[in-house]
Amino acid sequence: MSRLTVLHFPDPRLRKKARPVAVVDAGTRQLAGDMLETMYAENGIGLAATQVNVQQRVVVMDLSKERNEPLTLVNPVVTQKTGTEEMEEGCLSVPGYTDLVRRAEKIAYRYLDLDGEEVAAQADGLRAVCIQHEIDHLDGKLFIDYLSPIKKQRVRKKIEKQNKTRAL
Ligand code: K1U
Ligand code: ZN
Repeated sequence: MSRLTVLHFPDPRLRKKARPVAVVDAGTRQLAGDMLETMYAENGIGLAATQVNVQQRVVVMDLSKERNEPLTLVNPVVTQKTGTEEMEEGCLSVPGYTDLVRRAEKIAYRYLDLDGEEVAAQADGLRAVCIQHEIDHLDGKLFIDYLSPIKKQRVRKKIEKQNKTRAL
């Protein structure tokens, strides 16, 4: 497994729309392993392939306290949304910034696992929020797109300053 580079806002590659995976194969499993290593190294609870500049519909997650319940979702889709709730979100592509975002409270969703088997499940709480956040990444959308233009401009300035400092 290898650690991959996570793209940071406002990198335009974060805006690309990912393509569905046609066949789940060894390449998909390699990508998922690399993404999990990257997510754990960056202390995230989720990561979408778009964030590591791969335009395939692959998401990894681990919401367990012990960080020992890795999950890979290939071609994930939300099939039903119920209610709304606001939750504090962060993003490995927008480091050092969190804010409240309103999303569906409960979801039903489908995906392929790493054996290519279709799985249908339901989620609420942080799991539901994380799945919606990661599918947004696959569609080129970031959680800060839900904020007011003024807030988004402030975030852009903050991250650009951080990016400049990192480049020194
Ligand atoms: O997609 C990503 O960039 C990963 C992101 C997932 C996520 C966290 C919180 C809400 C929605 C989606 C992160 O892992 S950010 C880091 C983190 O663990 C976290 C940050 C703020 C609140 C809760 C968790
Ligand atoms: Zn994110």
